[in-house]
Amino acid sequence: MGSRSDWETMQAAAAILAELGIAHECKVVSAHRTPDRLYEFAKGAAGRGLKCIIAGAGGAAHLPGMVASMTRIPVLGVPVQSKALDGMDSLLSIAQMPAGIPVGTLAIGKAGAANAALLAAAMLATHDDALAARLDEWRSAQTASVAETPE
Ligand code: RP5
Repeated sequence: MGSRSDWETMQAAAAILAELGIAHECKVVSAHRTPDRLYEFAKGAAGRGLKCIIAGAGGAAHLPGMVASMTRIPVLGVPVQSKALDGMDSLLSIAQMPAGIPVGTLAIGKAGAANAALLAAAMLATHDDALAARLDEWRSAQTASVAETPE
């Protein structure tokens, strides 16, 4: 994530990764304030064996695109809800990538963070049967938790 202030949003992703038993790490890497850290993180991602990167950022949200420019590891971008523009700035900054460097963009805020984790899980599950079973179970439990009536 681009800032410690993004953690409130991004912990929705971390919680689901933990629930599904997916090894992960949570780091603050700012495209603007820590460009050298960004470079090291993105350039080293493939070599360290990372399989997917979830990048959450708000405002002028360059983090997901800059990470994607420096690694072939799939990058999922989460637009963090900004104070000034409610996250529309984050969304457009992340979604409007020029052709050639893709970032899979999710919804603004916690829903996007949660779905980024579920999407990462779905991608990893294509070649991990045990994870596929845990993801199916998670989805079934979600379905079972939806009451048919509102009260
Ligand atoms: C972005 O600027 C971060 O991703 C964060 O959403 C936003 C504001 O950062 P702080 O000023 O709260 O550190 O780079």
